[in-house]
Amino acid sequence: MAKINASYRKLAAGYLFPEIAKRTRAFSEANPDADILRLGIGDTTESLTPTIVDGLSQAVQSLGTPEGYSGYGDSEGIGALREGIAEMYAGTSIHADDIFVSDGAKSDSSNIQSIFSSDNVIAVQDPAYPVYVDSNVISGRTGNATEGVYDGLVYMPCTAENGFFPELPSQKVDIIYICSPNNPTGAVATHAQLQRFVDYAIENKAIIIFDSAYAVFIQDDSLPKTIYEIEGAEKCAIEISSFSKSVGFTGVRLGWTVVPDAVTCEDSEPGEIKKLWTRRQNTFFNGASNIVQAGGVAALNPAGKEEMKQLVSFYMENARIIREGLTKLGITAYGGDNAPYVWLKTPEGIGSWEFFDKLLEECHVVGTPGAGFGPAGEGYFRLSAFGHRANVEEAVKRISEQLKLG
Ligand code: PL4
Repeated sequence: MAKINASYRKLAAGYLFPEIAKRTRAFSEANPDADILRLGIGDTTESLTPTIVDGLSQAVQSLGTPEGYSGYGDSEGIGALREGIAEMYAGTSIHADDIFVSDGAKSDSSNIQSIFSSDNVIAVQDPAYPVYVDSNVISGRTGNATEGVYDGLVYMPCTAENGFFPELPSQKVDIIYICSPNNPTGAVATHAQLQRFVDYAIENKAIIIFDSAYAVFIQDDSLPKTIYEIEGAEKCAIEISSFSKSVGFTGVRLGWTVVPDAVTCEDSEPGEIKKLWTRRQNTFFNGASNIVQAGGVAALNPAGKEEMKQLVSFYMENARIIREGLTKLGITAYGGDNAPYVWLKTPEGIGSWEFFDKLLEECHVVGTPGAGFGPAGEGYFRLSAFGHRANVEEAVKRISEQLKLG
């Protein structure tokens, strides 16, 4: 008799982003004339840059020739791309051999837990990108949820009071998820903040899963762009990152994970965790598309990097427009200075799903309710800066003129 993985039944709600899409669709069907502006899901909107289009096109052309054709590649990724990504870690101990190319940070951030024991205690920032929690729920590392709070999961609240970066967990934990620049709060961890977690991880033989999907959006050069800028991080941290937001590959799909040789936990030798991840990827993954990887190589050449910089500046200007517009209205807003998300305190203590409905009904603007990212997200709301400029400006105008407050 076959049985299902009953841990799926523990999932407290539908996955956040389809839920937003579903509610938006329902509103749109009921209000067919409404011109809806979407600042909800963090999905890029600007077209691919010319250097990347060239890189992708050349790869396609080459595949059409006998000498340029290639089939299955190494699941770790092509050498040129691993080298190009490793250059982003210049000044740290990371080298190309530590880079595992993938089809995106989402799959890596959900798959990485599979190489660790099912009795590990998991700590997550609260609020957090939902994949960290859901993948561990599915893998049986939690109990049931009560009002969206899972038994056995350690929530590290990120609040206005602590600058949206958590204190160290008060109990011993084994796997710690940190995202910086943070989705959804837009906060960026400092060297000192990360150093405390790295020291904790080394002392407790814990592992940090560090999601740096938004690292290129950091404008303040004094802030760390990778956890490997932190002393000792190569002994306890695995970093996951992405081309999605930096060059608009949300649909193209390309990411990577860094697993240094030195990273160890309680019962592993140096090199073993890297071997496990290699084995996992070799078994379950046939590598990212060769065409897409060529696009990634192009993105990292000098012209590609310059275009990436311009794209990032464009979205960061959107973030500035959103945050400034909200602040002018008297709404308390965070983030948006080193991250493409603005995290606002819902006015008048409105619940975050209630604010979602209000914004949609009164302004025809879609955002993401903070409660969808965890219990500490209640009373907050996220607006994404990944929109066309005209839409972002129009959304801010509508919020200023049509949102009924007081
Ligand atoms: C909607 C912290 C967005 N359907 O594109 P990837 O897989 O390389 O990266 C996904 C990812 C990884 N890490 C963090 C992220 O914020 C994201 C993307 N998050 C959002 O609005 O929060 C898109 C979400 C997408 C999804 O479920 O990931």
